[in-house]
Amino acid sequence: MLETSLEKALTTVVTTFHKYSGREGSKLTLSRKELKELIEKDLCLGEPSAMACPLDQAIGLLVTIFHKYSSQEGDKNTLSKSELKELIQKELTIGAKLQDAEIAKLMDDLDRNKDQVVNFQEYVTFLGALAMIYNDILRG
Ligand SMILES: [Ca+2]
Ligand SMILES: [Ca+2]
Repeated sequence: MLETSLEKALTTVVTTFHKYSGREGSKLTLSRKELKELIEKDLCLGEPSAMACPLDQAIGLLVTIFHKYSSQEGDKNTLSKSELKELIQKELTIGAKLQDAEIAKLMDDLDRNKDQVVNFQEYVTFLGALAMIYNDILRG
């Protein structure tokens, strides 16, 4: 059921988290040492080899998808309601199943500062919520 590239990218982020969070202490949190290892081994942060790093690629893709839709109309750096709707319908498996009213409610939830557009920070909050859902699915 995890099919689109956005969903694959989120799965990579969640999987990478668990790869390290299970090493010591609580399995559900990253200790300082686990976080350090994750950053050192799985993040390339713009190094020439960054494209070979699945985590960097995944995060890059999540950013690229935002801009692909946000640049279509109005402010290039925010998603209008129709831009967000298109993103949800094209990039999420569940998008095709959502009714217009459900998408409208989702937009309303995402638009925290009520300026009628979804900025990058609000989008990241949305991805975080999605990641939590996939986290539950992946853990079974
Ligand atoms: Ca826009
Ligand atoms: Ca907003």
